[in-house]
Amino acid sequence: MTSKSFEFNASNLEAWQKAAVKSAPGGDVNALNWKTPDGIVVKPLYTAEDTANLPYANTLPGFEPFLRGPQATMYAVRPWTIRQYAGFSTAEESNAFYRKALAAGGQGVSVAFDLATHRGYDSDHPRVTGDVGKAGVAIDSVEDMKILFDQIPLDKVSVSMTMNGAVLPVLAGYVVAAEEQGVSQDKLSGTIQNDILKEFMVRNTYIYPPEPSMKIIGDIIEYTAKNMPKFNSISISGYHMQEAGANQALEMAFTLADGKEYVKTAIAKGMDVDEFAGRLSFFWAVGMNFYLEIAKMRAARLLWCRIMKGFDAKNPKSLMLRTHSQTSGWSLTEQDPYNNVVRTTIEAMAAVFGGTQSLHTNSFDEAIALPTEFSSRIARNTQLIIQEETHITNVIDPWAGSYMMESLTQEMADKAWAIIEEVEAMGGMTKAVGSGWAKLKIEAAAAEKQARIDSGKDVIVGVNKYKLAKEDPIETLSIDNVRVRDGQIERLAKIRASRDSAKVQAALDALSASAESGQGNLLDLSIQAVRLRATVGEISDALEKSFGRHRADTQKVTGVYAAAYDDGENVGDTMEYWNALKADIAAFADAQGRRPRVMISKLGQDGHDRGAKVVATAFADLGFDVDMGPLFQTPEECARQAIENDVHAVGVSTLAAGHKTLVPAIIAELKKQGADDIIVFVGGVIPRQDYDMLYEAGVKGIYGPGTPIPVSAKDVLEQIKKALA
Ligand code: 2CP
Repeated sequence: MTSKSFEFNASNLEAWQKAAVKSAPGGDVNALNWKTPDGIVVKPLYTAEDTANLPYANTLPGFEPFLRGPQATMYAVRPWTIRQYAGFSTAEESNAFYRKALAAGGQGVSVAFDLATHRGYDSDHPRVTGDVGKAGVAIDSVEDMKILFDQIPLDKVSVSMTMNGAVLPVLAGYVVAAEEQGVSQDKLSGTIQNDILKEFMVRNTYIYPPEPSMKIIGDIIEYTAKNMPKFNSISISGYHMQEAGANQALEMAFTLADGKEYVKTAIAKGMDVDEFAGRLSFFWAVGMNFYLEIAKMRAARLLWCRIMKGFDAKNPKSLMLRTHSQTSGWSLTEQDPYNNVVRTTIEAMAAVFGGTQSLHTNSFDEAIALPTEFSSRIARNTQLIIQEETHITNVIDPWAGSYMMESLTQEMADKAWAIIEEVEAMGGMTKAVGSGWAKLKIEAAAAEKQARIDSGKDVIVGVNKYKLAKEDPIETLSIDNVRVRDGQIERLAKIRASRDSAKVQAALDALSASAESGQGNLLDLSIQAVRLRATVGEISDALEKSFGRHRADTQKVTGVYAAAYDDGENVGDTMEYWNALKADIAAFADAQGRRPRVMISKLGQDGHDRGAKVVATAFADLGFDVDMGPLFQTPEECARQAIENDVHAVGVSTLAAGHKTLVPAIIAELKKQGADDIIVFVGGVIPRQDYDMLYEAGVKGIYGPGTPIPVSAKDVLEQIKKALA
């Protein structure tokens, strides 16, 4: 007997509903629906009826509309590239790491630059004392670049560089380093992030205002299309939007809308769409919303094909969305950190089922510090195990045909398309970004998410449920940034002493003139300047003369955080805690004649401001007066503003390891300026090992990832009361 001839009693949806009612909460099957943060209703059961009329479900990979993948054979022939993002302070250490990683199964290089480089400052600039060597490698000149890629054959290994602000000197440095290795530009394969629009929304490593920044992007697309045909001119990134709080539909819609804007910019330069569009690439975050992430990646390919057809693109390469993905850094927890290995594995599987071309898997300790060699190995091996042990790669787009996945793919596409149309009605993404609308949309989503976690509606194992009674510290990596900076300053001095200064100055003047007139290609001119040993800072300055430096407005959302507490859905003690704290704050205001006032600050070149914005929103919703300091303040500027605003407390939000230098500096500055009654508290990514040092420096409260905001707010209020007493 075969399974075909087996007889059974057929069922139908009505019968299922009757059965489901019996066990559904309150006898209501709809109570089993899950409303995603994007507003999509996911049902507990999907059937053939859900997919009967879907127009793109029955398509094939490698063919329009590419929903099922850009390549016909996908991983069955070539799995995704294992591309781990890394940079360790000095070019020497980073080079050693890349070479070791390539030998151990890594398949491409991905460079993380330090904060000073991102913002176009040489390591000897006074604004970046606390930032050199933090969060990546310090690069000042082509001499550093040559060390970075020493013995890495740039005609064979593809290199991704995450650079947006100082994109011209960095890309030029890579081109010249390759040239001096004997590799010509046409042989270079890799990707430069070069996606400035999202910087203005979320990542904040911009240098120039939006308009000249778009001009730079146009020049890079033009230059690489002509001279570097194997190089991806841009990595249009949703990653940082999701990390900043965007839900999947928002991430996808804003990213595709950014992509449209770049296409328009290149076309406006007189290029044919098929000349450059095949080298536009994308970058997604992949978080813990497993089904949605897979659906997002499938839907995004569908929509990009639709968008590019709108530009009359003909070449299939122009129509297919190719993407890098990274597991979510935000989803990692400081608490019980080995759980992060599991989270990353699940996210990596979603990225692979979604059909990514390249993947970075995070190390489990990244919510605490920079990854160690041990944690990096586990992260890389997570991908090797999926590629080589599971047989997942043998089947192309294996979720295809799933009633749920096909429905969800279409729903995600529809949701995102509606947002893209909204953006279009505003005049495109540059306008939506310029007005601050897009940024506020993401910040509102972030505040909402945080409130869902703090109030216990969203579960995070080890953080708001199943907490450990005692956490054992894990080994973390610490960077001696003074040593790194001294080394860089020494090398800079040597370069400046040995080059032909007149020629360098002429090359820099040519750049300034081109920025002013709009004539010539800025990447071409940057390459010429780098050949003569002009530095990253000097090239950035030469452009700044004409372009100016961008200063962002600091807007914040209100009411969104409180809404999660005030909707009446809260049960248990979080609601009581919230109400009691609001009453305490109101009592403080009555007694003192003014509300407790805090200034939330970001110091140095660390532009990650999701935490700062969410804390500011929640504190304001609780009844604090909240000032938001501008990004990139020096301790001296921050102290001055805190005094002028007459705040009770300064809260420093730090995510890029600058706390050991910058936090003691702000305390010293407050003292120096006669305001040591202003208390300082710190929140963000701070290894436990550093807590004592910070308390000794005078910090009154430290709140690591996972601290519910009402808990930190209560503590800050108590510390303010103590200081006043
Ligand atoms: C691939 N190929 C195939 C197949 N699969 N050919 C035939 N059959 C197949 N099944 C070909 C491709 O067409 C391509 O050749 C070549 O193999 C390489 O494949 P690819 O898919 O292009 O992979 P890749 O070279 O790794 O490129 C992937 C991306 C690229 C996504 C296009 O842009 C990239 O590597 N991005 C990485 C971005 C990144 O690492 N960012 C770091 C972010 P052809 O090229 O000849 O067509 S750091 C994040 C942090 C958080 C930050 O930003 O702050």
